[in-house]
Amino acid sequence: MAFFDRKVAVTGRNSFGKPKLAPGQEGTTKFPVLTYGSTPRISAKDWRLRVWGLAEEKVWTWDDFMKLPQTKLKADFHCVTHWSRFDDVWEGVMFKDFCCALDVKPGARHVMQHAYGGYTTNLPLQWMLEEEVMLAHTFNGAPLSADHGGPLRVFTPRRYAWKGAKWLNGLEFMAEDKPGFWEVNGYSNTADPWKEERFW
Ligand SMILES: Nc1nc2c(c(=O)[nH]1)N[C@H]1C(S)=C(S)[C@@H](COP(=O)(O)O)O[C@H]1N2
Ligand SMILES: [Mo]
Repeated sequence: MAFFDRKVAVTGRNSFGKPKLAPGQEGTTKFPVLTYGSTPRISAKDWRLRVWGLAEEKVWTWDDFMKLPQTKLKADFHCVTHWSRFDDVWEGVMFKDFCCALDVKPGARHVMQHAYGGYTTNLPLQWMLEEEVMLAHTFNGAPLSADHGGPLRVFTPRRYAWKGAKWLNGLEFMAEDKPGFWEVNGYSNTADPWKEERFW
């Protein structure tokens, strides 16, 4: 596949103790774009992030969002189509820090990410809090391009990349699990790259 024309040899362990190269993956220095459908183009000025469900409803503007604690995270990116990128520097708000600014109700167990364009993906709330999930706006020092989900996307370093919605515009806190777009269409609900949880 064309993605792999600049292969990267990689050994050793990542920051959470797993082999940097997950099984069935190949390293690349490219950053392919994987989007189902067309690319929404949203300016920071027009962008909104709505929180609802089992959390007090709130609509965030870009300015409000950027006042939250900002983090830099060096991490790897694993796509289910067998390519991985290593040691990119992502910047944004950790989901756990974002949650601190919300009133999440007892009974919230799952979170559905919603995106401009209609994409959805789901994760358990506990994984979102524990697995360095980031609401990211900057990639290797530059604002995320529209193709890669700018102005804001979710990045899930411990799960395959479809578990992070590009063009994030909603977070729905839920009591029960509910599959998102690819989870309905045959992808794994749990998406652990070290267990090769690609499809169900
Ligand atoms: N909104 C939205 N988010 C999305 C997708 C999408 O089609 N739409 N594709 C997912 C998939 S399958 C992958 S592999 C990654 C790809 O991110 P990239 O295009 O920045 O490489 O985004 C994920 N997030
Ligand atoms: Mo993907």
